[in-house]
Amino acid sequence: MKRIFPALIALLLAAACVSAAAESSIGVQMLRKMDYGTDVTYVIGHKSPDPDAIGSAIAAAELLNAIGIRAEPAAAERIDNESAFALQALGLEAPRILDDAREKQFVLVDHCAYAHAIDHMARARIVGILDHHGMGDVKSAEVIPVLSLPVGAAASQVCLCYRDCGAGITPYAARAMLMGILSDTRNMTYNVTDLDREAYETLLPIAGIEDIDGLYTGMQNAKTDYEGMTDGEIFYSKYKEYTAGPYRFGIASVSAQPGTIAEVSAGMKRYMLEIFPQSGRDYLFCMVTDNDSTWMSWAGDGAEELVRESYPEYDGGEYVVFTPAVTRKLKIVPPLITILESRSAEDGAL
Ligand SMILES: [Mn+2]
Repeated sequence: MKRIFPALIALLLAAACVSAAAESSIGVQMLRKMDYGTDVTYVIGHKSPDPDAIGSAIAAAELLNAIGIRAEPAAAERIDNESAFALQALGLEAPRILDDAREKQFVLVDHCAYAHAIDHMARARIVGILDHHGMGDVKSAEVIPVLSLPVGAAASQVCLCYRDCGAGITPYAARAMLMGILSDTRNMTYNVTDLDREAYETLLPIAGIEDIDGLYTGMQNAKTDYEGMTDGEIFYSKYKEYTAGPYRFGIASVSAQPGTIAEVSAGMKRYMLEIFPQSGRDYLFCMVTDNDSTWMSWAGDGAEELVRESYPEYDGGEYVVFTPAVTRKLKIVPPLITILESRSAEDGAL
């Protein structure tokens, strides 16, 4: 009994977030086109979670509930330090961790590739995708709503969905979306589109966060706090896998405190070279980023050649140095995929 009343009140409050006029909004119509059955729909971000994956999942799940679709946010793998700090500072509940997608249904946020999804996603039912990473390989036999814009944060698109659904944004959801926007746009300084700006300005007064810059600094400090972590835990904490033709490669993305990028890069490179032979990958890469730049190292046969071809910034040194700092999805991944795919097309033609 104890649990029913709060749940009922939450449901009534959620229902009140969508006005009668909004019932006919295009957003609500599109989302309700799907038959969700009686199963809960999990809203989940990518493996190696970050605040955008976590915050988008929380806010999108709340939106679905508000329009009558039973949803729950979930996290893929252990929640990272940066997200954990933000959740705590913002008074948000950490989503439960799911590691097996079989026999469940999902809305994917902040990813749309099987390599970045929890295990067995190919055997799950996917009922929606909201991403900003370009086209992945996730498939659905059904016609499902997909929103994927080249914007700074997936969370900015969740905010757009609230607007398109005519749904009221709670302070809770606003804080969840802001943690994603802050992290992915580096406190509104990197890859910020008008949509991100509009979302940020919409959410900030609702969220009731007094010191947004202080929050961001705290998130940054948590992100670069590797106290008690092994090199392997650091390397794999923000690691993603990719395929291009027959090639499989992985890219770690590590953050460094100001003044430590050389030391962190050297340590990560040493670790990467050590594990490479057992990794089963054609190439491994590691990017280390501080406030000013990104240093990238590599492992694998012909990796240096690949780096030379991919990045005009490479000057033949021990690292490719990008100044200002770059992100994996915008700057690092696209040239590697393009070159490796064209190589495999040439191989196929021979
Ligand atoms: Mn993101």
